[in-house]
Amino acid sequence: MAGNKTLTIIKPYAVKNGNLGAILHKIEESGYRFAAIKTLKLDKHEAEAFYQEHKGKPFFDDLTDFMSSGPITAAILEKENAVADFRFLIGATDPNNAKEGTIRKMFATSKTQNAIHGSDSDESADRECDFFFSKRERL
Ligand code: YYY
Ligand code: MG
Repeated sequence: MAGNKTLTIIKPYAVKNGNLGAILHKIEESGYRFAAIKTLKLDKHEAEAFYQEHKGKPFFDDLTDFMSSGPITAAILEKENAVADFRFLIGATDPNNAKEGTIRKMFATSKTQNAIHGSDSDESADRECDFFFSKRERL
């Protein structure tokens, strides 16, 4: 089924500050199934590769520094209409613009350190799931 899978990353600041469990709980109670999950640390080159679409933008260096600054938790989430629904659940990129009850409103501290990632299309979800997980790591 198209659109039933998305890739999320709980970003370094959220993991470091003890919000990992609360964020995973919020995701699970919102109806997503964890098809794969792991905690790891990206190096700068890996962060640049993950965010290749933003190469050359003014925030790229700060973003990739941040994303390689500490542990992250990556997960493949399954649910009908996962990409669009999950973007709604996490809220706007800038937490100052995110609606009440969204994950970024609840847990983010700034636009760069915005707590969580969600794929923006089915094509991105495919690429991002392959970036983090081998076939045998998916349930
Ligand atoms: O998909 P989403 O994470 O909501 O935003 P993107 O436009 O893909 O940007 C990726 C990432 O880059 C964003 O989560 C924070 C950071 N960022 C930034 O620091 N400043 C911006 N003006 C835009 C994005
Ligand atoms: Mg994006």
